[in-house]
Amino acid sequence: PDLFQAPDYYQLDDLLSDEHKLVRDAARAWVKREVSPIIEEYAQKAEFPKQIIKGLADIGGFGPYIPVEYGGAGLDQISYGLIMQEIERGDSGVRSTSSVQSSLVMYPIWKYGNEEQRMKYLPKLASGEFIGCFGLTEPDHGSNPGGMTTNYKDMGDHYLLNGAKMWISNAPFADIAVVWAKNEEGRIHGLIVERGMEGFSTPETHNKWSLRASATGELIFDNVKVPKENLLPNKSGLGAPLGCLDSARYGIAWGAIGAAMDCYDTALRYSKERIQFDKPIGATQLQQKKLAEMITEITKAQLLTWRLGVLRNEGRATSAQISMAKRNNVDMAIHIAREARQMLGGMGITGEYSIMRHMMNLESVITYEGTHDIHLLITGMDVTGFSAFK
Ligand code: TGC
Ligand code: FAD
Repeated sequence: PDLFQAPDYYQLDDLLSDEHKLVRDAARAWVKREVSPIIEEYAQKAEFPKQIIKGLADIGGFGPYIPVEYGGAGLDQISYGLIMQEIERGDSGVRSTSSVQSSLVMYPIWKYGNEEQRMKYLPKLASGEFIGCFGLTEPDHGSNPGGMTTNYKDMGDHYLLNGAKMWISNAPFADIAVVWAKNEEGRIHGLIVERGMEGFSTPETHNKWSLRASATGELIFDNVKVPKENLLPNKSGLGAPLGCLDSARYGIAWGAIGAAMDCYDTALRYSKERIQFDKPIGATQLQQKKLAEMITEITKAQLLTWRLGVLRNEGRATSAQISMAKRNNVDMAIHIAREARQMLGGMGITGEYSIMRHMMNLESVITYEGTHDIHLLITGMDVTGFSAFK
């Protein structure tokens, strides 16, 4: 009864199993209890609240769909999506930590690693004992990761890694990093780099106006000796990191709905309570237009992600379908955040309400994991057969 209000305009709950609802409600209750009360303070002081790591693990936020034999929650793609939705209702930065750990660190170790690597890392990542990060983006290669210059040489008994990654979520405190680098033939491989390896440093990126409750940093490799057993053996090429992005982008498509729901709920409630010109602002046509459009867009996004989740459960979702959902839903959420912020007038710019924090967070979400424009070009490529990138 004291859970968040959740818009369900088209009775989508009917499409969910009992397990889906249980998983979602557990995540929702935890976010309300452990995240919402503290997150504004951590965002203001630009710090990740490390005390929530254990709880994130308990709700299945680390490896929701990773098999239980490796410590994961063994859930399906809809449950995974619902967990992301609930976490991002709290804060996109907290969802980032969960996305990175699950889809960008655990997923490649599970899919591209060998059994020793899976057993060594996955249970500790699932429990939150280890936190991981994912190094793909470089200072000179963001949207075009295929141009990366980070590289490693085979030195016989180890690899020698050099280069730098930028904008890496969780980097400042991560225990391990899944790093994408080119070998001497220019082929991209994933390597597990551990904190403490000589020549490896992770300086924090400061002065962000967005995703302030998430720690972002660089990964610097200065002649780092990486043991040969730390190379992920089972996939190489740009398709390997992009395969991880498919899973993370799917989660973001759900997550953005959570942020949008929180903005909508807040604005709806405020519109009923705030009196101007002797009536609630919610009784004016202009504010009703905003609310009606918000709930319409949220409902469309819910249907899109639900269907995408079904396709993913069946192994039929394409990367281009995932791009469409990530792009649509994040854009939907950022528009709702901007409109909702206006509906609160001056109160909307304060930390008394979550809206401005969501709005600023979503500026990162619309940029990372492929920008809004890059996803549009992926759709363009899919429907025409011509790549605008070449
Ligand atoms: P292109 O020639 O199209 O493809 C190269 C190879 O990759 C394959 N491929 C995919 N495989 C799996 N999943 C996908 N989504 C894939 N997309 C492409 C493709 O089939 C090909 O394979 P092969 O075997 O033929 O070689 O590559 P391109 O260089 O033209 O680039 C395509 C483009 C622009 C779409 C791609 O580079 C891209 O997606 N760029 C955006 C970069 C990006 O999203 N970076 C994200 C960094 S991580 C991050 O932001 C984490 S934020 C975390 C958080 O806090 O939540
Ligand atoms: P650029 O690629 O330089 O793009 C600049 C602009 O040009 C964009 O608007 C883009 O859409 C546009 N553009 C680029 N190419 C084209 C084109 N061909 N046609 C038309 N327009 C184009 N990366 C990681 O690897 N791991 C992480 O954990 C991670 N976390 C992040 C956390 C935060 C808070 C942020 C902000 C970023 C994070 N990133 C991470 C990096 C993120 O993925 C990149 O910022 C993103 O891919 C864009 O790259 P860029 O910033 O270099 O922008």
